Amino acid sequence: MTRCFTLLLLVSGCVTRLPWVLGSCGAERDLSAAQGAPSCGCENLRRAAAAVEPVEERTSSPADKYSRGANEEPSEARGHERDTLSQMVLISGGEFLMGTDDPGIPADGESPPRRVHLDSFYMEIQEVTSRQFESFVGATGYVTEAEKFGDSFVFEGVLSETLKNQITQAVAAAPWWLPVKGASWRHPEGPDSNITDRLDHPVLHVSWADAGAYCSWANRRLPTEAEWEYACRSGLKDRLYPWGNKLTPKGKHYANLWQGDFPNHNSGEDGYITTSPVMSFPANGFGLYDMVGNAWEWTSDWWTVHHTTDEQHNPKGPPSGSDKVKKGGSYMCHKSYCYRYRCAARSQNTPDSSASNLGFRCVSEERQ
Ligand SMILES: *[C@@H]1O[C@H](CO)[C@@H](O)[C@H](O)[C@H]1NC(C)=O
Ligand SMILES: [Ca+2]
Ligand SMILES: [Ca+2]
Repeated sequence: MTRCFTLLLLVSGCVTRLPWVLGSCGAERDLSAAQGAPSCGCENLRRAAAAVEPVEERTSSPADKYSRGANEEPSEARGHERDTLSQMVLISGGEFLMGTDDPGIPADGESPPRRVHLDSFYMEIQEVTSRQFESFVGATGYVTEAEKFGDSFVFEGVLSETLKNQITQAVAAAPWWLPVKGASWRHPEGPDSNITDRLDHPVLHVSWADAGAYCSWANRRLPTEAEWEYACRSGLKDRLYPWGNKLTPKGKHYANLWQGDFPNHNSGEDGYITTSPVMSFPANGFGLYDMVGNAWEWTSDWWTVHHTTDEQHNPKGPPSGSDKVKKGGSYMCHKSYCYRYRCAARSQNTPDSSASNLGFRCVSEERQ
């Protein structure tokens, strides 16, 4: 697997992981910078904006509210390690408008809106935590891709000056991302860091396959993009966020995002400079926490910005591709750079990418 980076001074060879960066919390400004950057063969990863073909607003009702009572019984006893699995809620099937006719970032393929029907499913109420991932690794001996590759991308804002000074590689288009040797889910900022005080934060530095492996072990799977977005919207129609249209209703923060001047100053007004313990912010109407913000979440879909407007049932995305869709934005998202903490927003990474702001949660057809 090719795995090299654009060097700041030296031009690297081709890069399979750079798409990840272009699809990350970088923004339009960075993309134009990328176009002026030394060629790495990756400039064309951003396709032209999808043609916007607004369809008539549908008035059909969204799913019924999830049934709280159906989800409160404890799971059956299973293996010791599985006791740490997240609680799930029933997401009652229904119909919704996926995407938006008012895209915040048109190039991401947020448009056009399309009518989607989904069967019922269960979704984990929280992002998978480091503690949970540790149980999985303890039970299976699983080794993540970042551990095999020997490095992972870390946001420079969370690195020590000493470590930063040792790193000469960076991504020209998004210089705040540094490939850190030894960074992994156990060592989020490199070998000298650990997760001892962060076991209840989302697990980070997991690739798409790593996330899928965890979900399979739990007898669950990654959500499709449609399932994720439907769950994010929690029955609200045509709203930006899981809770409505106002980012901070009555001055209250509903998600772990970035306040201040990205990437230089994070005021931490919402209480967290980096990740937060899962469920630190209010749940949405379906009882799901951190659907936007905190960590980005992998979905099972391949990435495309071209969507059919045909009505669809349980869509699973394109049959193949080079990148996977991630949803929800992260603690690094600020409107100026990464206006992607909206339900319709989306971004992509190559499946072998891992980073200090990307995690996941699982779903299942069956109640567990
Ligand atoms: C984990 O990191 C903390 C803070 O950097 C440090 O104080 C602690 O000794 C580390 N623990 C282990 C087991 O390495
Ligand atoms: Ca924050
Ligand atoms: Ca999240």
